[in-house]
Amino acid sequence: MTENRFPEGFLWGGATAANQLEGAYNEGGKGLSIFDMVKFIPKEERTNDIEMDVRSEKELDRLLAETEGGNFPKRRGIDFYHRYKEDIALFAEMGFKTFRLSIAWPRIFPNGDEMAPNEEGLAFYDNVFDELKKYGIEPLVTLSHYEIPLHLVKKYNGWEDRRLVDFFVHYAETVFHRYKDKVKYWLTFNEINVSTISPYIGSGILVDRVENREQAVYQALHHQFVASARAVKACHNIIPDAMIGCMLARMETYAETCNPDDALAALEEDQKNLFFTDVQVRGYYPSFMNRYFEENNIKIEMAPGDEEILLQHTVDFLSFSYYMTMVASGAPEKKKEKGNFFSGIKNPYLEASDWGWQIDPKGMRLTLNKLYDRYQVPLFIVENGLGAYDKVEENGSINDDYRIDYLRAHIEQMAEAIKDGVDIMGYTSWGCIDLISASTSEMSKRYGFIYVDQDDYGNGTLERRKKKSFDWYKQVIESNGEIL
Ligand code: BGP
Repeated sequence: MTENRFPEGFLWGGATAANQLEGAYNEGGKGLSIFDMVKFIPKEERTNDIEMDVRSEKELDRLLAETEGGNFPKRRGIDFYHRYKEDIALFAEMGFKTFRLSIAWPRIFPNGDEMAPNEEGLAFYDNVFDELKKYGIEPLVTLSHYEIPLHLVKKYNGWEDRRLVDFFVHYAETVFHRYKDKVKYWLTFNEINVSTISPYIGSGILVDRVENREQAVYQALHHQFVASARAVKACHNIIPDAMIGCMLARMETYAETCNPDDALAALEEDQKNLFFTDVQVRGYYPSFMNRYFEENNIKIEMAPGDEEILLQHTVDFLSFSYYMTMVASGAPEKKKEKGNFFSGIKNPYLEASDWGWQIDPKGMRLTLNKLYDRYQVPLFIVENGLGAYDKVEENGSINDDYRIDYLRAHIEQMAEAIKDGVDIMGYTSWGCIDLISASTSEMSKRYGFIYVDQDDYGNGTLERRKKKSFDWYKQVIESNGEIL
């Protein structure tokens, strides 16, 4: 016997992003985006887990000239641009209540700083939203998911320049007006905290152009916070019945031992992560960050009225991605260790994915409780999942039990958090259909319930095929999370 754990209307679904999904990077009048410039580098040749940064103008120009022979997987995606009907039909078959996607900003404004939108780009998303509506699937739309128009990088060094606030707000208002009858759930910036590890992807900054990297990143982030708050304001005005949220790559950090120095190191890590939601949910800069800025000689330039805007236009809900947890140590030599995405310290109680991401379902319950305690706004898990190598058997089946195990364990913990009293709006697992990896540009790092026949170099038929997890997830949704 099971009890009913998930509320009526819980938004089950899947999540994607335009740059990893659509392809057609130069069709329909689309301009180039920052991710169109990121090349695939085979695992053996990689020096870092995160191979997505472009640092200088020179490097950018070299990449722009390299039109032939280069392997730029995000330019091809998985061809959703031409196959969205087939893909949405599969999501509908799984019973999706919602589908998270992003609008590629340069499809709407190819350069980013012009006034007139590109009608072909607007029409494309009209078609996608109409197709979703046909099946009763609510779109959940990210305004900016690592898709800054490249022109804004070249001309303004991205978000370092305050003028981007107006460009972004104009873009946001344009799509709010256009889709006001079709889209009720919005997110401003995907994983807004990513700029601190990748200034290019998060904020469109070429670091070789700036004197002080941290100063430039936090200033850019301030502009993004203001742009986000102004987008919240515009959304509430233009679509009064919509909800708009922020989005964070949530990093729960444990102390390595019960040594108070380790506990303080964990607190510091956590604060650096919560900073982003503090500004967007509470509406002001937390005092611990002011201390950090002072001690590191970072000065945030604020325009008159910025603080009011941040305070008056906070988000309606908080969404986040959750993949792993971290460990912090107060010992100086360990602080310097690198690897495993953000922190190199291994947690002996956890297993890791093939990419070293430490799998921690219970950490999700912890995080949900912590965020809800702190903010008391609805939460939405908009990314979670296991990146894994899949094998197609001779009979064509794909038996991804490891993925089912991962998702089941996380959904169970989400149910526990609901019992704890946490208000959760929904759950969209990442990469519901296989797509290009954000951090490594691999196709072989797969998250989907639907397999896509394409390899890391773009070979394959792009045929879609259901994995074992497809029927499993369908049953989860059908039973509203009762049958796992
Ligand atoms: C998040 C991003 C996604 C996504 C996911 C998985 O950081 O918002 O775009 O790709 O992580 O990461 P990866 O593709 O690197 O495995």
